[in-house]
Amino acid sequence: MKEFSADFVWGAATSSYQIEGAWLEGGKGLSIWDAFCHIPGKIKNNDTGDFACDHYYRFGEDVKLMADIGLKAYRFSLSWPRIQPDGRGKPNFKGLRFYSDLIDALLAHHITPWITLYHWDLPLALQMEYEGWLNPKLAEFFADYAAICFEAFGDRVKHWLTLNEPWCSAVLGHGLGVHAPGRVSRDEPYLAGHTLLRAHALAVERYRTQFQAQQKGVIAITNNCDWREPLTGSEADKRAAQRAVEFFLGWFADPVYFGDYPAVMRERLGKRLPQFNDNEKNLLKGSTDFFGLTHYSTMYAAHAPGAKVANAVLDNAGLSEDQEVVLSSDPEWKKTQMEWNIVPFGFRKLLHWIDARYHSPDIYVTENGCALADVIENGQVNDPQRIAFLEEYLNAAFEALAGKVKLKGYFVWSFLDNFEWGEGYSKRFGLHHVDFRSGQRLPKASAKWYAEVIKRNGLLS
Ligand code: GBH
Repeated sequence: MKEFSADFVWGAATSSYQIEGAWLEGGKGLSIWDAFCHIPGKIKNNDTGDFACDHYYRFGEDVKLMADIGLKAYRFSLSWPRIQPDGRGKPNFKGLRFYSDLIDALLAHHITPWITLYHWDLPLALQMEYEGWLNPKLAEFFADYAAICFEAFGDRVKHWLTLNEPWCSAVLGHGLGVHAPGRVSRDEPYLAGHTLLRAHALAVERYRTQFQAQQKGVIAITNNCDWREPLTGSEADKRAAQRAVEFFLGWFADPVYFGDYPAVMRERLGKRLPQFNDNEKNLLKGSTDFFGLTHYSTMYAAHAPGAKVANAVLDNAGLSEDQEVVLSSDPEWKKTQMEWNIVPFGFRKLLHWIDARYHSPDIYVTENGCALADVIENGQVNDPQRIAFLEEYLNAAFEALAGKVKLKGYFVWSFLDNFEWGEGYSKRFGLHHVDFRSGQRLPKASAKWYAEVIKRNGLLS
């Protein structure tokens, strides 16, 4: 028996656009994802989040399913345009009421709400009128929006995440163009990333100066990082792997711990990387109460002098040419339906890397999980590969704990099958199966397995 600490947070996660649907209901404004999905050809099968899991109308049922598996915490995001239809100005009462009711339902079932303020569904008006995250002004709009949320929900919500994976907003949204707003550029990722970091810092400042003393909650950013393992034992490859992680996670975590970007990014990008002024550095430094991490996979990294942008494939964390790193897979590694490698040791190594670089912060894994081609057979969904995946990754986490890494919680992605961005509904990540026609939910075998893990507070082996 591998037992976790008594207060270990066992959770599951979702996000607003991926589950809510009700895209035109309750006074909600449009988001960049509403617009992006309605452009033919952007999303697999031209799927959209218009209806998604219909969670807006079924949240009561969903909270009961959470209670059924004994979930301790539920991480979800707020749709900014549901709360501020144009991204600024007076809040939409119906939007606030929806989230308020959801929070009350969770608390009534003793499930702790963890709120992400921004999981990619930027109000479309801010994109059209201000060019979205490319405009420095967005940071202030975001802080105003955050303050509305602290004010409305902070009496009951004590765990806040500002941004979900700003790397994705920057690289997938502004570099590769596979996510909204669909921009393709070499420089925009660094510009958008800069505003996102400033937005995070301003929102945290608001919380700390106006709410935290009274509401007594915590606030953090959550960053995604996939591990980069040196392809060979050569010094050049070891340095390449280290560089790749600094360009990936260091890009967004160094500023919030140390007040500035990693030196290796400054050296390689020069003026293409914007500068923080002294005030911004001060606001950023120490602007996260814990380390939020989402983690999915691992690739090999090798030094590749003069790597060309043409090689900057989707799976590269950023732009190959800027890093002079190429990524590859081991043919031995098993893969998920996303084609992401299943490499539990990468998770363990990443946790140690974070522990060493950021001086042993409390770490919460806000997402980890896998997509599989789940089907209903005889009224059941048997997903032994998901159980194996979660078990192996939790084992890696347990090893890190034994190595004194301060891992405090773990959230499975996802509580239920949902709209998987560019992949539409073709990829299922849930502990619960969703029939997207009828909206019907069905706990998979993995949900029952997770309930046991939570109940015994650990793993059998
Ligand atoms: C998360 O992003 C999102 O927060 C969530 O909304 C989404 O549904 C979920 O994951 C599943 O996609 O081959 O090593 O380069 C995931 C961010 C970035 C994770 C790219 C996998 C590629 C792995 N992803 N990364 S690698």
